[in-house]
Amino acid sequence: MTKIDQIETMILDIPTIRGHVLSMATMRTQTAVLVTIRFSDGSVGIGEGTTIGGLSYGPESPESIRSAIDTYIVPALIGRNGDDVNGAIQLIDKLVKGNRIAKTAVEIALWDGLGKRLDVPVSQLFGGAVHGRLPVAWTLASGNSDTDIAEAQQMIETRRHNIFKLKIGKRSVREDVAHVARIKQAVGDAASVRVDVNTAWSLQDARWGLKGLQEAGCELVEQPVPARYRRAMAELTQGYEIAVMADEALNGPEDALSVANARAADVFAVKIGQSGGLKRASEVIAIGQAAGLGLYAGTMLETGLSTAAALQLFSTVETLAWGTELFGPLLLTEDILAEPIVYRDFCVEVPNGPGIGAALDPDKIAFFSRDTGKTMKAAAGA
Ligand code: MUC
Ligand code: MG
Repeated sequence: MTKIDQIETMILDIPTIRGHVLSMATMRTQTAVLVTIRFSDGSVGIGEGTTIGGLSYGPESPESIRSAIDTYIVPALIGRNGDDVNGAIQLIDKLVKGNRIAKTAVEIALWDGLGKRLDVPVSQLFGGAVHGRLPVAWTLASGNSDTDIAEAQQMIETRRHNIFKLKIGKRSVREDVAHVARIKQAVGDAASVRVDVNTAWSLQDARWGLKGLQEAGCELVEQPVPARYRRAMAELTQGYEIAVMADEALNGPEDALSVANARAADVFAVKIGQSGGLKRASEVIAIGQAAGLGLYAGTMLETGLSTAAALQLFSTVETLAWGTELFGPLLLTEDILAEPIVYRDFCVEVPNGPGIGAALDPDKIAFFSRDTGKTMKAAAGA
C-alpha cells in the first residue's frame, strides 16, 4: 500500500500585473496556499487552494485555508492509503464542514499523486479528456474604460482572448452600464462581452442593470445580487433575455441542486475551489447538465497549478457552452510552473503529462513564499 507520509503547506504571495478592480476589493497581489503530499513510494502530489481579496469574496482566507489543512485535515490523512482518494474525501467531509477551498487544495494533491503513480493525466481518472483546448475569457478590470478598451483590442489582435468579462458593481448602475456599452461598442462583433457584479446589486439595481446591459449588447451577467437571494436570481433569470450566471451562490452540489430547482440561473460558473474539489465540481457539473443549464469553467484567479487541475476536469466535460475563464496565471507577474500553461488562438491548452500535468519552479516557490521569500527579497534588494 502506498501511504500518505507527509503533508506540507506554504503561502505564496504573487504580485498581479495590474490592479484588478472588483466590486469588493482591488487586488495587487494574489495569495495561494500550496500543498505538497509525500507518499511512501517516493511519489509527490501538489495542490493549491486560492481565494480572492482576502476575506472580501468568501468565508475562507489564505490563512484559514492553511490552518484548516494543517490543524484538521493533515492529522486525519497521515498513514492512510494514498490511492484511496474517495475515502479521503469522505473522511474529510465528516471531519471538516465548509472550508471547501482547503479541501480542494488537498484533494488536487491526492489526484496528482495518484495520476503520477499510474502514469496517467488526472483527466483519465475522470473518464478521459474529450477536449485538448478550451476557449478562455479574460477579465477587464483595470478600473478605467480607456485602459480596458486598449487591453481588449490588444488581446483580440494577438488572438489571446475574444471573450471579455467586465468587473462591475463598484460604481453606480448607470455608470457601469455606460462603461460596458463603451467597451462593447469598441470591440463590436469581434468579441463576446459579459459582466460580473460579484453580488453588489440589490434586486432593484439589478432590474435597471440587466435592462441596460441587455440593450448594450452584453450577453451574460454573473451573480448580480447576493448569493442567498435565490428568488431575486430567479426573477432576473426569467425576466430578461440576457443570461444570468450563478457564481457565489454555488458552493457544492447541494447549492447546485437548489439553484437549478429554483430556476435561479441560466448558467453555472463551476469553480473547483468553491465546489469543494474536483469530485464535487464534477457533481455540480452533472446537476447543471441534468437541469439543462449552460456551463462555464470559473476561476478563483489561481496560479498555473490549480488552473492545470481545473483543466484536467473541464477537459472531460462534453459541452461548456460559455467556455472558461481559466486565465489565472496570466494575471500574475510570474508563473510558478516550470513549464507555463499555453494560451493561444483564443484558447487554453490542457496540459499533458501524468497527474495534473504541472511541475513547480522551485526558485519561484522559494521567492514568493511568505515564510522564506522576505529574506530572499531583502537579499536581492527587491
Ligand atoms: C469571480 O468572481 O468570478 C474570476 C475572474 C476574475 O477576474 O475574478 C474572478 C472571480
Ligand atoms: Mg464571479
